[in-house]
Amino acid sequence: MTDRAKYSPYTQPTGGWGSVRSLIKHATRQGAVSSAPGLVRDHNKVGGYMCTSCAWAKPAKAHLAEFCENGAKATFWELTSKRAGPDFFARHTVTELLEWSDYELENSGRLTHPLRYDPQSDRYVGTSWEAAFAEIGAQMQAFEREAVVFYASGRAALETSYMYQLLARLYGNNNLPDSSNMCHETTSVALPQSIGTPVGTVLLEDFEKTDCILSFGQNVGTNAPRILHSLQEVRGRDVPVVVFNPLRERGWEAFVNPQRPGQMLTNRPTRIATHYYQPRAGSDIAVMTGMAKALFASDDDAKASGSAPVLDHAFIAAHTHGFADFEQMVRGASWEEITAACGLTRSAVEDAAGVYARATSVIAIFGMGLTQHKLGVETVQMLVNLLLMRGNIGRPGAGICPVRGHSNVQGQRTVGIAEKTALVPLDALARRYGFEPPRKDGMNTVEACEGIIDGKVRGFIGLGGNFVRAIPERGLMEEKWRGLDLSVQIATKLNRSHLITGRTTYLLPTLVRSEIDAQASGPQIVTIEDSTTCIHASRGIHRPAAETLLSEPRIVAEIAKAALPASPAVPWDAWVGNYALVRDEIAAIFPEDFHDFNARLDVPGGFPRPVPARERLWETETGKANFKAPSALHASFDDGLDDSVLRLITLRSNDQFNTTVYGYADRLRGIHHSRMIVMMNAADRARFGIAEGGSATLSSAAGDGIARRVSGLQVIDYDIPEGTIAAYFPECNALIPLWQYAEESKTPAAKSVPVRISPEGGPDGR
Ligand SMILES: Nc1nc2c(c(=O)[nH]1)N[C@H]1C(S)=C(S)[C@@H](COP(=O)(O)OP(=O)(O)OC[C@H]3O[C@@H](n4cnc5c(=O)[nH]c(N)nc54)[C@H](O)[C@@H]3O)O[C@H]1N2
Ligand SMILES: Nc1nc2c(c(=O)[nH]1)N[C@H]1C(S)=C(S)[C@@H](COP(=O)(O)OP(=O)(O)OC[C@H]3O[C@@H](n4cnc5c(=O)[nH]c(N)nc54)[C@H](O)[C@@H]3O)O[C@H]1N2
Ligand SMILES: [Mo]
Repeated sequence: MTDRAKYSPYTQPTGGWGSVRSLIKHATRQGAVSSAPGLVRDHNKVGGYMCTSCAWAKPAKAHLAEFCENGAKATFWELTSKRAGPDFFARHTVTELLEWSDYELENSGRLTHPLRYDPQSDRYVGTSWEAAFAEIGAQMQAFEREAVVFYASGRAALETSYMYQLLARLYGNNNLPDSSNMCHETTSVALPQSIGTPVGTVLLEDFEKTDCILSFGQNVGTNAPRILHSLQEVRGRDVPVVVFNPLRERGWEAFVNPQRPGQMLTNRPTRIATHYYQPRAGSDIAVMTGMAKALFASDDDAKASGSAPVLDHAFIAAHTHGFADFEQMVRGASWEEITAACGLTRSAVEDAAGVYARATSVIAIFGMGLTQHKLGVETVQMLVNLLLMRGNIGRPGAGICPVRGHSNVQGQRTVGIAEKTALVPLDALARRYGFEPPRKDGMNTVEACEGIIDGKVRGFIGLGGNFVRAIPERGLMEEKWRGLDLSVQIATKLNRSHLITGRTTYLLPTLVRSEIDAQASGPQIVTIEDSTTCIHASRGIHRPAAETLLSEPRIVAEIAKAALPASPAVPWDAWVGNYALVRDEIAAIFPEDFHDFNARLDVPGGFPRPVPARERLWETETGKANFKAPSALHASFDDGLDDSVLRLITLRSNDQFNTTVYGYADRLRGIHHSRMIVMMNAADRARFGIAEGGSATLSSAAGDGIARRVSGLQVIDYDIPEGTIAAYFPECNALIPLWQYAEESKTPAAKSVPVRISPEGGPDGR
């Protein structure tokens, strides 16, 4: 899009009539109005289907309409009446489609037929399912076992995911990267070291008991709006909500609940955040160190005056390890260092600590603003430290609450989509299926990219997603992708990854979760895990977009049958005929989590997997909850660089789901018509000689000699700290070097990317 952006700060609440208007627009434009009654009746409800959008919890007592603006938008786009069948591909060459925007590609509608790329005509051409599976299977048989990558994007159900990981292991590797590797992998590395579990400890009911919420780096109004239902109830009890975010995100400020007719009529919003702090990007360790320092100071004062202690000394003594080192680090950090790192004043940090200290049960919510930094793991662990200081884990109303992304991203890991063998019961798989599973760790996302760059990876299978668009280092990756022998994409809609072809390229269209999935034993149920470890059944209710579509379990099974020798222990066809049999397999391999799986499908609110930390059982090496002292006060890659280098946050607008761009209205930020923008403090803009409304080029300050550049970005004066700028993902992924990932978790560091900015088009930047 070459349109100029229009910016006027949004003064309306999140939710409310703005979201209703947006929904009507998307339902109409996608020709999906007929799916609206199902949305109200069945969306996120027992007996219905589970939302395809985010992974937030589904309450036991559903609201009249248990959906949000963005979940509904995702559903309308999925159930669109538009189709991209073989005729569409006959009209457009791949070279031509490469010029299309992400929006235009997805807007071409649902894929309907299996397609094979034909290099001669530069077109995708319809093929039969049989031919597709036969060729894919034959090629897979010819590769070295470690040369194939099995990527998953976080949507496919537990049943599909279980079959997919088994396919990879029977094939002979653990190359199972997941979108989680770009997302909350940092959390999944940080939390086991700290509290002995990779997932959050909070359940939805904890929101009813909490008396303080801290939020770091999560944009609730856009990315998990149904949390606002809980937050509104929390605010009704006058519970403080303390937000840390470089940007003032509207969702944390004001919310009108479309489910409350009274509130819709008066349009009087609920104020969500009672305290809002805007630290620099990548400085949360400093903020939390300051808060911890203030807690130590008040605890010292309490001791001196004989009043009640501020720290939970009994909990710390009985349940934790590493406190002394942590205390030393925090007391050793000076206020000068802390305030210089985060840009907040000492009194602001002390005030935040005071709110925290006065509450008895505190929930800490966080998202990509913490995980996607060089020191993301330490940042998440610092948040755990803060909770542990006052015993805020393993108690009702308290705990750590990572907000996961894709609707089943957490569940995919639970049932074995993991490149790390330590996370998978390989022996149990070996016994049950009579084979010797590969014991070497597989590739995560970054390693898969490295393998594609150096030619070790020859084949890539994508179970959903838009890998090439979602990863860093776009320029190099697109070039190297073309060297792959085999690229297979299982997808619902066209995206850029499908257009970057390998020597043999297949596009395999599939059903979506809200569609009826009829197999030999009748319509099938699938299951997913939400952010709070609760497992839900999902039943599609809509007619499939085309009769030619196959379900995801069927596609996985057919690839497996074509690539692997037959084995009576692995009855792929029987499983496809009845997904309940796959759930029996899951229950057999993961009995603690999934015993009596088929009998528990319709527990209202889902059935929770046991999380030991909820009971204060710490499955860590020390047997305790571990305080982990951070190694630095900031989490970015810009050490030693001067102040001509800015920290770039790449984030989502209100009109996208990851790489799926629904439109050009970032309503809650007041930015319209274009995504080629950069949000910047006006003082920074002036410092770099850019005129108001001028354009600029961003370039990577990685200093590795590789030119990475994004041009034509319109600068918007925005309420954001100096030194921090923000722009949209995926447009700016070209600026992120592949090697700039979080230490230990290898999650690409997409939230404090060191960049330089220069004005475009002469002195006034126009
Ligand atoms: N509608 C919609 N819903 C979605 C998605 C979507 O694209 N659209 N994506 C899904 C997925 S896969 C995911 S992972 C989640 C993502 O949901 P979020 O975790 O909310 O991810 P982002 O949009 O990247 O925004 C992160 C927030 O962190 C802030 N931030 C950036 N850097 C820092 C920092 O250093 N410190 C602090 N304290 N804050 C910072 C940003 O300003 C922004 O508000 O949402 C899921 N839900
Ligand atoms: N710079 C930067 N980069 C980022 C991020 C960031 O914040 N900044 N965020 C990262 C994060 S958190 C994530 S999770 C990744 C996302 O990376 P991915 O998960 O790979 O990307 P998505 O955009 O979610 O994938 C969208 C595509 O999935 C397919 N699809 C949709 N529904 C289904 C379905 O039901 N089945 C199948 N088989 N396919 C389906 C459609 O074809 C659609 O085009 O991006 C990461 N990249
Ligand atoms: Mo994500």
